[in-house]
Amino acid sequence: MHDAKVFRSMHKSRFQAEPALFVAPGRVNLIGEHTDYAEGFVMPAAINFATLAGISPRGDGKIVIYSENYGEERTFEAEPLPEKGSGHWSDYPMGVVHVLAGEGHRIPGFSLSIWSDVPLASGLSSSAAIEVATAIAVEKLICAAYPGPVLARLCQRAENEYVGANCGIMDQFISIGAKENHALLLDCRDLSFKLAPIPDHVALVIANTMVKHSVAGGDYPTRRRESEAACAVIAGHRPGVKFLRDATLEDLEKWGREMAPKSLMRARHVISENLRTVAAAEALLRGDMKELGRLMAEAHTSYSKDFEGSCVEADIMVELAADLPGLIGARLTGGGFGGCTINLVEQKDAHGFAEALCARYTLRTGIAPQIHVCHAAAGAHRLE
Ligand code: GAF
Repeated sequence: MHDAKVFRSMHKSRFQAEPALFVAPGRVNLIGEHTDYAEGFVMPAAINFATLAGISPRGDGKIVIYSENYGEERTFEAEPLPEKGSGHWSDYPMGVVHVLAGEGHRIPGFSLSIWSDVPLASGLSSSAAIEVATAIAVEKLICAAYPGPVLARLCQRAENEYVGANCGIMDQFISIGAKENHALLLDCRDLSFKLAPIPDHVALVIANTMVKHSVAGGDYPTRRRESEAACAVIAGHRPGVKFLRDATLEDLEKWGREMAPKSLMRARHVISENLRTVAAAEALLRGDMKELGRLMAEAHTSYSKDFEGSCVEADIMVELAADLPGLIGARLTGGGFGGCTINLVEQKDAHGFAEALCARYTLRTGIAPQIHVCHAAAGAHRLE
């Protein structure tokens, strides 16, 4: 876990300046996968793994960014800013700076330190945590104050346009808008949301398969294209359908045969996932954990079979959790093809569950997983 005092003194001794400190969390998605860019529903929660950002002004017109994780410093001119990313970790913070400049802000020189304990490439939104931590730090420096949803969109644009990863809005939105001990049902069409308390007796157990996940690489954009192709077929018959959010399972019955088989499968996942996500939020709100767990199991099957977004290891992790004491529901979380499963587990059983799952997974796959008993954390904020 981070130590803000250590981080502050690290920034001070590197840059000889007192930093303002900010924190932005990673997230776990309880349900609603690959629905955000289809203007559908998602239900994430922020987690107690986060990025710290420390910022202080400089007088030399330079932007100097130091990553404690990479032990590396990069220097840029504030004017003109580099127009494009370079495939380097600094694209994430610089993308945000670039987007803010594009909004008409004059960007002065500054020193920025970044330190994250969100596991990288694990489907827990380490990228969004860096973007959001940078955004609120730079926002303070330039005396801007964007409403949360607008800032989330700006961070998403940084990732889409500068980093070149075609993600949706979920990760940036939850990193900014999360509330402690709550999940958040987000309507990705208009960004309206409903908070659903996570009961005290429920723990979020995150199990890392140790298989690397990436949004920028091949499979995520392919799945997105396949599901959008299905949407285009439906739109050919029903012009009101702009996104799969507008489509129904009946549409697939009527026009599914006009789609490539893979597109039909992707669309079946996205359309049914939207229904499950809304139902899961209702179940959580009325405290019906059994129904929530059932929907999570169904969501995993759909993600794995129809969307083909899972991997052997994640399927094994879900299967091995199924009969462990205390499990409410388990599924692969995040962008897919690796990363972590989310297990909702009775709090009293959580540590035993984590140990047993770790032992079972190691035995079965020969891979030692990392398993974390987490809680739903607050959204991004300044640290005093
Ligand atoms: C990644 C993306 F960044 C999100 O926008 C979302 O599409 C998710 O994968 C899949 O639900 O985290």
